Amino acid sequence: MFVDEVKIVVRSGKGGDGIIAFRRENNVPKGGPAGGDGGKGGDIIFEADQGMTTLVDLRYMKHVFAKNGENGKHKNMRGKDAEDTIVKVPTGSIFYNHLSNEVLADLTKHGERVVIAPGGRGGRGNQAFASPRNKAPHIQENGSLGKEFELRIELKLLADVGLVGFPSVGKSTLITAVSQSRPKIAEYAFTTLIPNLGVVDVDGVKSFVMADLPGIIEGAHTGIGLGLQFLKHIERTRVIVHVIDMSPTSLRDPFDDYGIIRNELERYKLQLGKRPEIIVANKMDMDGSQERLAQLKEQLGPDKEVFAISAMNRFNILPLLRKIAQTIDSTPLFNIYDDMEEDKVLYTYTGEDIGYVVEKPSDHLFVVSGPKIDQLMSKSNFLSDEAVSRFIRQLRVLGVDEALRAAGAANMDTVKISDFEFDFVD
Ligand SMILES: Nc1nc2c(ncn2[C@@H]2O[C@H](COP(=O)(O)OP(=O)(O)OP(=O)(O)O)[C@@H](O)[C@H]2O)c(=O)[nH]1
Ligand SMILES: [Mg+2]
Repeated sequence: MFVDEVKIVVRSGKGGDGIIAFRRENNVPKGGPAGGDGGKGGDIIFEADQGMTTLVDLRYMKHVFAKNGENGKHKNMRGKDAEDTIVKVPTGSIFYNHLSNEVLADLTKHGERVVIAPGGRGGRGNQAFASPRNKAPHIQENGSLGKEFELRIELKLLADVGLVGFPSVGKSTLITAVSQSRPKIAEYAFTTLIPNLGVVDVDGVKSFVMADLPGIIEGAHTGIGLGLQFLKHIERTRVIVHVIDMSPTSLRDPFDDYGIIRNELERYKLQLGKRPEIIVANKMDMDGSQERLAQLKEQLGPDKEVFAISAMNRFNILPLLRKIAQTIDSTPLFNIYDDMEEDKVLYTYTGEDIGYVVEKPSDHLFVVSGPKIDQLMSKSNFLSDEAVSRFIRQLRVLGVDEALRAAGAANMDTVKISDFEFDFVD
């Protein structure tokens, strides 16, 4: 299956820092601590939108950074939480951590949302640390950092529109003219043996997926020629683009060709015949094609619109693409996920950090590192003894003491955490 893919570096917002402040009011004899907490950093949220069918709109989005939370303020005022950043993606998008390949989420329903990178928590201001023992704490926390990583989004593409027609009418040439798809093109019949998909971008605002299908011949619905399997591919496309060869050298009659293919579509399954159809008269660059076009239009009658193009010379392509986009928009979706059940990926994102590791690079030296530790470090400022002892207490809560002991640390061994060195006291 054809897969559309984009990679984006995401970074959620950092939490605002808590501050150290004291009340100084004339009528209050002893001003207490009054440093407010920081606000929460913005989340990065993705939302499924069934109006989108490809990832084209995200292709130029190299970074998505959410806003940072506001720092705390005087008079115990909390900093403002940052706004979340919401990005829309097509329904069916699957999210991966690009480095670890872990599946983070899978959005299958319109409107469904997932927090891909939660914003950092705001740090506490000094008022939060006041206690009967310490009425004037000179301690605050920095807001925790947002999460930053390279996100990969994948979308399994199903075609919105299928090109049908006799062999050699120019279906592959047309998809080559309008997308990055590069199927083989040749003057002999049945050059295309498998469907090729291409993402078509129209005016930079709308995109859809086009399938270049193998040629159909009379009797296809009963399995003649390359047969039924190709009609099956058309089943899932919302709109059919019927390509007809207008060059006299084809030695075929355009109106007969049109009728034969229509008949195949209708006899295969009724819904196929009812699907919206756009008629394309191709190879209009060839001598004699104008006369044949006039005749075809007369035979089809005034109700049927015909797009006269030259896929090879890229003549009249844009009006055709606009018409296709418009027809797709006005055609309801089929339940395309029915037969994709087995591909389903469960939601596995937990939002938790994996923790830390203890390593022993040499005798009497232990190094503790990992995201949990980094998080703690970023929240602490080591300017006051109070803050340092708090940091050490938090390490204990995380079980770092235990882990060091388990790794063989003994009294007065050196423990290195980031740029800091401590003596291990058992
Ligand atoms: N003059 C002219 N030739 C074209 C045009 N479009 C396609 N052709 C030629 O027609 C031949 C068949 O084109 P393809 O695009 O391979 O046709 P197809 O419909 O994909 O054929 P199958 O895959 O066999 O079903 C090639 O030699 C093309 O160069 C056109 O607009 N004008
Ligand atoms: Mg082809």
